[in-house]
Amino acid sequence: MTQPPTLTARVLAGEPRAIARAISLIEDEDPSATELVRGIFPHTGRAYLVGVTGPPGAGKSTLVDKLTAHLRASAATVGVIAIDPTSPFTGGAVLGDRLRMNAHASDPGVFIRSMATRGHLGGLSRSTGDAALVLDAAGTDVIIIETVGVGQDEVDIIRTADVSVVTLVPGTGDDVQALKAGIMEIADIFVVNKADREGADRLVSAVEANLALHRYGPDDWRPPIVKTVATTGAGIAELDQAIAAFRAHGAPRQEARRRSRSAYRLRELVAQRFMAHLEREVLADGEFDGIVDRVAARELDPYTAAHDLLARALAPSPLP
Ligand SMILES: Nc1nc2c(ncn2[C@@H]2O[C@H](COP(=O)(O)OP(=O)(O)OP(=O)(O)O)[C@@H](O)[C@H]2O)c(=O)[nH]1
Ligand SMILES: [Mg+2]
Repeated sequence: MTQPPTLTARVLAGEPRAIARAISLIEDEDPSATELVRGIFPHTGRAYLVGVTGPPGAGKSTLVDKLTAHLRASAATVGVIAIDPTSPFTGGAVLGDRLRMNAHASDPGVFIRSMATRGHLGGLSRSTGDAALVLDAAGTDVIIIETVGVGQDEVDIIRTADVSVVTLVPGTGDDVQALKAGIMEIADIFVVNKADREGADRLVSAVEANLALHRYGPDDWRPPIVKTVATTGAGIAELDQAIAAFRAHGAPRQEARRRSRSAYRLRELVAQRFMAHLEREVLADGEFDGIVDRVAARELDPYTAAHDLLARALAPSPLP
């Protein structure tokens, strides 16, 4: 199953249909996607990855849409990957995102793609990362990844971005939830969106108070708080400036962050490959589930189980 060589070349040439096709292969976990990523990888590393997360309905898509328009005004090419946490069959969020993003439909400098989480248990951060590589290889300057900050997958995705923007909204209680969920630690920039609503300043103060608990050295980046009204575009220029400031400030640290992204992805891949090898080549059908049952029933401890599995996976395969 080798990829027709033209797809890689067409992605590198920035052809939108080839980009879309490549991301579909990645999303479907098609075996040819591996070959594709291999081919484009040497041509990546130039794009700047902006992660945008926050509670459902915080206005992330509206914000991303306005930020995209703002970036386009300075001629940067923009790629948007929106992670849809809902089933594609209920589809509301995807449809909503598509409608909102239609403003850019005729702009060849903008590429927008929704990815569903269905069928990607634990693998979503990998497929999102690979989709970002495709856009990067295609010459996209800025890649924005929108996720709903609900689970570990989303946190993993945001953690791998070059800059993480955490969006909060006043008066929903979600703000408190988001702070609790550990999102606080990963934020490089806070956005208080829907600043036209009651309670925006109170939320800014709450985030300030939280930041005040941390000790920042003179060279440390202290996450700024940007107030926005995404529907009108108010505050978008300030958000863009905050991202540029982080980018300039973080330059020496950028490599370290990218290195930890590489380490994370490599570990993920090895773990996933190892499990796939175990399940396909070593264990009989359903055997893994049987072992899980025994651990759950306390007949077997997980350390012994893992040790045995490792030993079996590493044992030379019996001759055919
Ligand atoms: N009043 C007000 N409404 C806003 C603002 N920003 C977004 N909205 C509205 O909030 C609703 C949700 O906006 P989205 O951009 O879809 O929010 P989201 O965070 O992408 O939503 P999900 O992706 O479903 O989690 C829409 O009706 C927007 O018009 C704002 O600054 N002020
Ligand atoms: Mg959205």
